[in-house]
Amino acid sequence: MKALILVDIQNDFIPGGALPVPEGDKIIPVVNNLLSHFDLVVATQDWHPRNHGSFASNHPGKKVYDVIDLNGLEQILWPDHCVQGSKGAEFVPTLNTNPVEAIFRKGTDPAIDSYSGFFDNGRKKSTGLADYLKGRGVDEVFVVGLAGEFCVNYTILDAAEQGFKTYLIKDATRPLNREQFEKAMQNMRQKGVVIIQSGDILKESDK
Ligand code: VGL
Ligand code: ZN
Repeated sequence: MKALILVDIQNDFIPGGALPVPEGDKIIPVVNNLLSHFDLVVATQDWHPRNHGSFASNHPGKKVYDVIDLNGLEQILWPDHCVQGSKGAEFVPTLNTNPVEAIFRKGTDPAIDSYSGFFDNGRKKSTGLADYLKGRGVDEVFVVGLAGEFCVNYTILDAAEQGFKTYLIKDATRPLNREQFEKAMQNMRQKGVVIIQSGDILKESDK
């Protein structure tokens, strides 16, 4: 069973949003074309309360991209983004969410950030995603979405660690920073993650 995980394809992560990923919108048609090629599609949604500890605005004297200690963990401070119930937190309207069977929200605890769709950054709390996938008989996980070196990267590393055969579909993601993303991909490969292009999937099923 093959599952496709859509990571944080939300308005705030595309150009015009609060934390825009360069060319983030370019992945939408690619993702839409992939959807029908999987047994199961799930999505993650960054879903922060207004008082979230990852927002620079909640730390007087600090600015965006400063790094602080947040309850014992290193935390990059972000612009306010993906606030629960806001337009920015909604999925990009041109994304076809009809095939999405379940949505896993993360980053809801103001005290801790959550890049991975599986666990918070302190690995204290699970979202239930691994159990859900296992319960559905999934053994292969394909990951797409935003941002490449943050939520996509950490979701992939946790998927691999949870025992799923894990793939990154490279043209269906974009990073905030290209160099950091290259490093993240090297690390993924070392952990057995396979990096492919959407064309590899589309061709295979056309046979
Ligand atoms: C993300 C920074 C903060 C992401 C989420 O989806 O990659 N990045 N929150
Ligand atoms: Zn966030």
